[in-house]
Amino acid sequence: MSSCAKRCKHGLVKFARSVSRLVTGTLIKDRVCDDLELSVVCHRPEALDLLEAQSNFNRKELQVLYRGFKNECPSGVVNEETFKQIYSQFFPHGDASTYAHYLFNAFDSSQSGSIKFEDFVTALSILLRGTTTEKLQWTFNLYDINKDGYINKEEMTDIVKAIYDMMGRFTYPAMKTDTTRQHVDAFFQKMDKNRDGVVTLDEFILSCQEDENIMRSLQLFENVI
Ligand SMILES: [Ca+2]
Ligand SMILES: [Ca+2]
Repeated sequence: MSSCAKRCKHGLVKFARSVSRLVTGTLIKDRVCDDLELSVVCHRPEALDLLEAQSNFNRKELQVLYRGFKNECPSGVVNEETFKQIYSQFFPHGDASTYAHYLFNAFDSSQSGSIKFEDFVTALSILLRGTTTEKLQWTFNLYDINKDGYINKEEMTDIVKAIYDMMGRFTYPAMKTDTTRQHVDAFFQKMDKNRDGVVTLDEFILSCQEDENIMRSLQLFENVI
């Protein structure tokens, strides 16, 4: 599991870094911007109040994030195609579309078919500022493709394959079915504590907390912004 989870996390960290760059770039711009631009989100003060209460970001951070989000996505929502295009830029040697599809569904927590600013902030708040349990819950939800509360072997196989596709044939030149199966078996060996063939959220959290590598990679998020 750990190498698979690490690769998933690396993808997310890369994505978060790009967000960080986005935020930093916008922050630098702030110094030369006038007050009008600084208050770009003020037309939705109630929404901002709510987000401030529900997320781990303060008002100023939310304004900066919103401006970055609107810069990248002027329509205010990200559909799956756009999300795939943005995410694929970080994996030029591979095909990130399948993994981006799973990631999109994890960001789109209401399963509305698009990521709104609120969805974006909720996910970032968890990934960057959430508790360990919140981060693990989010990751579990990403792996639980059909969202039934269990990770089964088919889902883990699909995730591992998607990660290999994303990393590209240059990184993993001879990835065979056997290797995928080995990763999936290792994941279940470690995570499926009661050996019933599925991994529950409790099993996932317990197993991850026992694994120093996973814990370290979760902390990485906190250093991104
Ligand atoms: Ca499932
Ligand atoms: Ca189990």
